[in-house]
Amino acid sequence: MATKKVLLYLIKPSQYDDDGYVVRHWRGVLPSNTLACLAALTEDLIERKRLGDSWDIRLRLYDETVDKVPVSRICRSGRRRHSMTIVCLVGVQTNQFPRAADLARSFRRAGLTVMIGGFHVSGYLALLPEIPPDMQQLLDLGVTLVKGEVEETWGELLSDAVSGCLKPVYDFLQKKPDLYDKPIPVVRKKYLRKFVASNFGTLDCGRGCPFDCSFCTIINVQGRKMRFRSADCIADAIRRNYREQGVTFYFFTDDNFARNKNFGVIFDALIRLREIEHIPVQFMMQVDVQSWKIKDFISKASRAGCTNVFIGMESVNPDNLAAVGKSQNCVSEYHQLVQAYCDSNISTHVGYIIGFPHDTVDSVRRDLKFLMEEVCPDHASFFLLMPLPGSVDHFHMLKRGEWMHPDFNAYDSQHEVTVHPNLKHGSWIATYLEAWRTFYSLQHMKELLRRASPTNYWNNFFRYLWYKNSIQTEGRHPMMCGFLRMKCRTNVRPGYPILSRWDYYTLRLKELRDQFASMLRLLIEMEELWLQTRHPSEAERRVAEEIAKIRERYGQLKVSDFQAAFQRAKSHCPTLQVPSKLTLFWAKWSPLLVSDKVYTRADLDAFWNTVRQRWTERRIFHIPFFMVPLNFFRDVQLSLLFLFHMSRAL
Ligand code: B12
Ligand code: SF4
Repeated sequence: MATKKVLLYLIKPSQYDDDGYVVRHWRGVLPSNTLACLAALTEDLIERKRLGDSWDIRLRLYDETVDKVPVSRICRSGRRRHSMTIVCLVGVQTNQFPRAADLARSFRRAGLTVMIGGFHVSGYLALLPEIPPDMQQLLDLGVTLVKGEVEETWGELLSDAVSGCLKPVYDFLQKKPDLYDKPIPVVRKKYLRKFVASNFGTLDCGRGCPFDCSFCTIINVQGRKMRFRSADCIADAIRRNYREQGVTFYFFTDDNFARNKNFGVIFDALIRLREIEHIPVQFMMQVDVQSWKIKDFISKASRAGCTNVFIGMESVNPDNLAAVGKSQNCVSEYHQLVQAYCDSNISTHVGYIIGFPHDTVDSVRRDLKFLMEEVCPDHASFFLLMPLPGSVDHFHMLKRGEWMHPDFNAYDSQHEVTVHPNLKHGSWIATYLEAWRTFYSLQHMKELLRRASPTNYWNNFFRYLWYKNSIQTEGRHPMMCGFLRMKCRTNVRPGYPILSRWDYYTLRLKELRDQFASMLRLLIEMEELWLQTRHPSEAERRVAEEIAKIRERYGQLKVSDFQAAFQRAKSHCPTLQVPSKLTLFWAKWSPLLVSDKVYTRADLDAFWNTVRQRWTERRIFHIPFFMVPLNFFRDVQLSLLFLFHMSRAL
């Protein structure tokens, strides 16, 4: 029997922005674990020929947050003879559902087989078994909806798909798969290259959470009973990914790693990889606020390579926590929790929700101050409270008939989607943005970096850069953002206008100009942060001290003075190389040699401000022109130095 080719497209859809354009970035930050999971399940089926010999499955992956999905090409592929095209829209979250539905409609119009799965479908139908109108519309078009996890049923589904007998709805919610020996999410270098750090992989070591928060969807989809993968499978995958793809850093996406009953065995396996096989694996994980009390959890995590924890703190107001059933969070222990991780050199990142029932503009300001001054985490991410389908909150609001935003595209935790009793429309989002600005102000980042251990310095620094870039430059939540926004003129949400080429490119040029200007401002701010907080080497500190002493005695310095300073510093640091006279002639203008103890670009900023001011006041002859090239040279040099240090730390 002739084999039939099956083109299987796994597409992770993105979201529309407020102007209707699909959100895509030149480089992403966090790869999709769902895509990696389903790719692993498919590769396993292909390898084990689970669908028999008559099907030749070709797998194609697209993550729309970093890839342009070639919709027309995929549609055309369905017209080929002796071949079949199946499109799976995967990991579809609520805010991605409208985009997924639009893609599904396009593919169905071309007659392709289409399935949609992920948290929106699973969550919605978990608590509300009646099919809502938007999903019914898709079913009427012939789209298949899948609720639940498919580790044990993916073969069955694909088999139904290739034989053309897919059911409209598959419900695997009650059939939660045992993950123990299931294929581990695959890491593909080609995909990872689309992200800022291509040594970064994702892996869910377990699923589920035993707690009961009313805003959470996880417990109603993945359950409250913990399931986990075998430590040997995890270690094998990490070893293979390191040798074949150079992956050294993982995001363990488990919602609560601390409640993974297998954590000790997994950490031991990682410790063996690090200490015996010398595989330098590191990871970040998500935990609950009680995790610091689990015996050996933090110390083992640290030895196993944990560098960051994301903690579901949510609020510092006990009334709020009680209102949403998060009784396990004890505010008086927050500082101890942060300190416990900090003592083991693990950076802490807290998730903080704004819009709980007892929040007001003033209380949020007060709470934020408490968070920054008393709890002292290294990072915080802010979210607007939203009733996600699949959460008890959503269920009750729907039953009570309360207003919820009708457009799911807005359910991304940065739009107001309900009416808050104390936070007026507009002031809620303003309070949220203020929280980001306050936490990531230069002053607070300086305090945080000065406090951080030198080993965590760059780790924290890059996160600040990422967060500030997302909020300040891209205007998006860091967890939904990448670097450099890409757009396509015609790829807009139905109902939004497609601009003429002229209008579109004029607008785009303006946007890009503003974006680059904002990036430049951000880089300058981060440069200042680095200058004021960096940890100079012992040799550099000595050289600066000697230069300061000479300057104190003689004022203006000559090249020979710099040479003398290096010679003296060398007596304390024998490995220090004394640069040649020629190098020092140029280095003489180095800002790091010219300025003394604490490094700052304040004098440069003051100079450029004066130039700008005199220029705008048309007092051109008052600009000290001879200083312009000199300070420009110093500025460029400083920037190069900053970029050099950043690239070395990457
Ligand atoms: C890691 C993670 C992230 C990461 C990476 C996202 C990723 N895609 O890997 C980051 C930090 C970027 C992130 C960001 C956000 N996240 Co998130 N995230 C998670 C988390 C913790 C794990 C995801 C994961 O890997 N799961 C494991 C995979 C295998 O499970 P799965 O996606 O459900 O897929 C299985 C099944 O659903 C099914 N399936 C899925 N798709 C398909 C398709 C077909 C055709 C079939 C047959 C089956 C199928 O098969 C899979 C294997 O069994 C989940 C919670 C969770 N436990 O899943 C939240 C979760 C998905 N995130 C959530 C949210 C809200 C967000 C944000 C909006 C928050 C924010 N404002 O920043 C953003 C949105 C970003 C974006 N554009 O995707 C919500 C989504 C709820 C919802 N209804 O929308 C969740 C459920 C957490 C929660 N609070 O309830 N997230
Ligand atoms: S602790 Fe986190 S994962 Fe667990 S139920 Fe609460 S919000 Fe959900």
